[in-house]
Amino acid sequence: MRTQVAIIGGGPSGLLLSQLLHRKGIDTVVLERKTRDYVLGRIRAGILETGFVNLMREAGVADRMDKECFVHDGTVISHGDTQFTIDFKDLTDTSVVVYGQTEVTRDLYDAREAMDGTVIFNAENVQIHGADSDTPHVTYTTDGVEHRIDCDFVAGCDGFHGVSRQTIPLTVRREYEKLYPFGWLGILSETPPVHEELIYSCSSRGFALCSMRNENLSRYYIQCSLSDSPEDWSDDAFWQELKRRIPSEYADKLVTGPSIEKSIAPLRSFVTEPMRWGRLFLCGDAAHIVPPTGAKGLNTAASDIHYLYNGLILHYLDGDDTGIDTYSEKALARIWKAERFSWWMTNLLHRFPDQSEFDLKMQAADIAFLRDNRAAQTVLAQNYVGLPY
Ligand code: RFL
Ligand code: PHB
Repeated sequence: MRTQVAIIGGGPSGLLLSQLLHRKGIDTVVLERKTRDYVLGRIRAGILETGFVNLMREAGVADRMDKECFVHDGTVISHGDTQFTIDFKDLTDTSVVVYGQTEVTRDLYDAREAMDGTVIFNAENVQIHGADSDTPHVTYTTDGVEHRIDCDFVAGCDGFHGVSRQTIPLTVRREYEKLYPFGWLGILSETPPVHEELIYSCSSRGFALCSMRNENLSRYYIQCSLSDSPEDWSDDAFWQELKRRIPSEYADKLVTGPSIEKSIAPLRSFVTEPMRWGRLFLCGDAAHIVPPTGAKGLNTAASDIHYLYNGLILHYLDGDDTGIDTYSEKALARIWKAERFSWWMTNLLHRFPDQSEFDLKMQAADIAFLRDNRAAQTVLAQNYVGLPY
């Protein structure tokens, strides 16, 4: 088989790139290790920046999102009994939207199907060959049979545990990583959200986040120990702990119910440089991870796709390689800022096992400064709604 761009990974990054290129007449094949249902079963991001929304519109897959998403003009931050709102709209004239990653991925799969896009599921043992040559190819196995795809370029959109990043030799690749000494335990429940905006709560028992998907679907997280597993937490224990970590005004009116999903995610900051090696380009979680505190993971994936898509159009439609030649540099410049923001939000709002009394005073002062200072709020708001592409 031959295609112009072989895309490894059928998560949101790979599908969005495939859909955008298809609309410009550029042929792609997407190789996904799992099934469609498996990919759609992963409950992840909920907050989309305007840049992401615009890219979905450009890809022609925003109709349902535009109808069903919820616009959020601000967010609540709480610390013990103090709480205040960061008003994105007032501070930046921009908002974010709540529309789950599951829905984004579903819309992208539906569009790929409607356009007869090639997505190969259950692709095992995917390997990238000759990425540093002019004639790369990809091999994979389905049902025990090996297949080969010849291509012009390979987009590595296969997430943190994929093969694409590993294809770049260690003599070229440099990785930067920070692991945090806790995870997030998240649940999804068919209950009305406790508040119309998200609540990021820093409490003496640890961090908590109240988020949502729609008026009867709530997403809540609590900071947990890395040694915990979801089975250690009954629904009742989760709700009790959440109530202890959010201001009493919300705890008193929290509607609880059975969880329909419960999982733990460890928190990590990670960046690979460079994001291009020859004809291989890394995008999204394959190249970088942020702790979820700033809601930046999927949004940084989208900015990578924006840069790569524009670079590839320039290459195919105008014979100009400047876009692909500057891809890594441009993508990384934005990513490091999102890494900084996510790291800062994580430090601001979590309890660390080794925090001294002094550290706690610094954290409280940081939050008080944010509460009282419009410039500090503007910095948070600008980063949260998304830095320009
Ligand atoms: P994905 O979603 O991991 O998709 C990669 C796909 O590649 C497949 N794959 C392979 N396919 C073929 N061959 C191989 N060898 C392969 N290896 C892997 C996988 O099966 C998969 O289908 O990466 P992508 O597309 O780059 O998307 C990234 C986002 O999923 C991620 O950044 C976000 O979910 C992060 N994130 C959030 N991001 C936001 O922007 N806003 C949020 O509010 C937000 N909340 C979150 C989050 C992530 C979380 N967790 C669980 C990590 C909340 C949580 C709890
Ligand atoms: C979510 O709704 O899953 C969510 C929202 C905001 C975050 C992280 C996750 O910062």
